[in-house]
Amino acid sequence: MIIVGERLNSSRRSVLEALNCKDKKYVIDQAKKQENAGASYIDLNTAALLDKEMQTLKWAIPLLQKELRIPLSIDTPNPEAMEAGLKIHKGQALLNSLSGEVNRIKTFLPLIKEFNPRIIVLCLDDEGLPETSDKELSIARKMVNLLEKEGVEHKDIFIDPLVRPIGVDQRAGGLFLEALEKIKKNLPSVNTIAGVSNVSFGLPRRKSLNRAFLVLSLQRGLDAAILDPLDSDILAALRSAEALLGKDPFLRDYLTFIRSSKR
Ligand code: THG
Repeated sequence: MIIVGERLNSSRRSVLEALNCKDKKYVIDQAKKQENAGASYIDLNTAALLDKEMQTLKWAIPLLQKELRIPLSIDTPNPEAMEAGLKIHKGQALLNSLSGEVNRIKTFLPLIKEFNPRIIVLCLDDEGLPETSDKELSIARKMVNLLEKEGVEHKDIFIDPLVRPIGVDQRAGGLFLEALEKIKKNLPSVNTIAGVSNVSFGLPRRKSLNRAFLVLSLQRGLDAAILDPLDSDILAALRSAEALLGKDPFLRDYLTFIRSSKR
């Protein structure tokens, strides 16, 4: 499982404040802790900074890359900010995110050709949020074909069947798992990814829901997850489920996790 550390998200007040006042120590500390906990990417979401997004990415990306061995997931819908971020990022970034929306395709495709990032594709288009797993699969198919024509390799594509809060719609969890399974079956050579914590918005004991949801998703073939790797409960669930599903050769990750959590 590829872990994308979610903590540097500007929707969190402490992060928004740190980014606004350019608190180097806080930003670096949050990123390094996630790297040490097993993240393969650090998601950097700047959406709440509005007109200061571009400036913030230009500040934060070199700052973080000086301290980290892992690349960043640049999480913004703003094409100018994305361009500035990709330009300054060293090595292959993760672009978070493309979707089936015509305007998003038009503005992001040239960036993909120029900078060759790995790409998250949200299963969403101009008709809005898909109501069925077949619709999500059809968006995924269309986007994989389109990216393939642009020369993007399947291993660089991450399909994100949207995770919606079950507090809003109780069918959301089931719909996601069904879409995930269909996408994995029909497009086995591309990766799947999900923002696990979305499922629990607004509910008590969010961590219990996130943990159970991650395990269910792993069973259906989720390849990558945007989550909080500092949440030791969710990490324990992840390492246990991987071990049980035969996805952890020699139980290396499981045993490493147990050893490091004892310290
Ligand atoms: N898909 C993709 N990208 C995404 C998402 C997705 N990026 C953003 C989001 N969804 C994933 N990241 C988060 C980050 C934080 C939270 C949820 C998802 C979250 N945080 C707590 C809160 O805001 O209440 C913070 C609690 C705390 O302060 O520690 O819920 O789906 N491609």
